Amino acid sequence: MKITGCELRRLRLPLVEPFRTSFATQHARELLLLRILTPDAEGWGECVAMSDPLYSAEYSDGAAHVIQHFLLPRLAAAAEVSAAQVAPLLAPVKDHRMAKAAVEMAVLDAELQAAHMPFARYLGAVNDTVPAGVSVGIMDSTDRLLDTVAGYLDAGYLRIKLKIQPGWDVEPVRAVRERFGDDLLLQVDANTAYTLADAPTLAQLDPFGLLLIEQPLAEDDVRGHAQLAQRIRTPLCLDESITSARAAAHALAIGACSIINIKPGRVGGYLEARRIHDVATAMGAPVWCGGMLETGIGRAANVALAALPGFVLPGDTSASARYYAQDITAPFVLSDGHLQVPNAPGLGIEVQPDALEDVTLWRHYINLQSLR
Ligand code: OSB
Ligand code: MG
Repeated sequence: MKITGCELRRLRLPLVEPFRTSFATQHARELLLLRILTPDAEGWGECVAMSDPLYSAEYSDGAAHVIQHFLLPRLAAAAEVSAAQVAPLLAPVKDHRMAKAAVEMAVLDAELQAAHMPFARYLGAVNDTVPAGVSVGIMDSTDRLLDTVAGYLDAGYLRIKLKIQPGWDVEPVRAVRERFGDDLLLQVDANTAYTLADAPTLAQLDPFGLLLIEQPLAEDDVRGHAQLAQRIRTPLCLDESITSARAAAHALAIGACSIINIKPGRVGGYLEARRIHDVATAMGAPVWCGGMLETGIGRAANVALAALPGFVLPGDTSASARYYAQDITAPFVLSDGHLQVPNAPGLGIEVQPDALEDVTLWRHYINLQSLR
């Protein structure tokens, strides 16, 4: 495929309610979108970086800069580009995995549309629907938390994930377990807020039968997670630390985790994400699909990925209404606790122009010929 142009667009979508984690409180989702133009088809890519570098080092405006000045020129220099060639072409640029993932995603969308191939089929998906979990932010009170969880369970969510941090961990977990019973699929996510010295506190979560604890320690403390795993009974799951298939194989091999949260943006794209699925599945480790408060574009791709056979746990692939009153595509809706996997060519979504304009902060068109 010959890429002729690329439109970068910064969006700001208000969230239906603030989302508080151990690293930030978000009132709106700010993100970067990419639209790639080719003679045969257009492709959409969503960059999952947030406005501030608080979850990882990447941030939206930095991603826009690296895409324009370092990634697109490398694609422009190649006469023809297939989606599988994007990562090798961009490999000389270190890190910036979320930016690279967005570019690869847009090329995938265009290529698969031109080939009339749905993304899920291309990846090797085996399911038409995927079970939905929901990630519940830190709240001001336990009562508010219980009301919020009750609302999500009424809506049909099949698994609850509670965001935790020191001071908001054992008591909210106890309260949710007592109120909703032992059958509730329940897990927690610390977003790196603890240290190994907190092992006694984290061990206090053991009696509550959690599916997993996600990323309690620092991103680069893989060995610390292996040590923590020896001191607690709840299975460990890594998010931030898993930056590649190699990192996944290493973490599983040394016992730093027994479950992996796969987020394509964090690992440089959907093709690397599929390799992580393959490696984890070969090593007997369950995986699930994480989320980064995606619009319908990123959600469509995540849901396709989550339809692969190794995704045996419900993901953070919630319905659009959990995040946005107005999405930029037709909303993903829950049906019996599941989301439908798109089956139209490419990502299988249509971006709604008016909804897109309403949330656009700026846009910038880049002619790839001019980068040669
Ligand atoms: O750690 O999984 C995380 C959102 C933004 C950044 C990091 C994380 C999250 C979530 C929400 O937990 C997942 C979602 O619903 O998209
Ligand atoms: Mg996480």
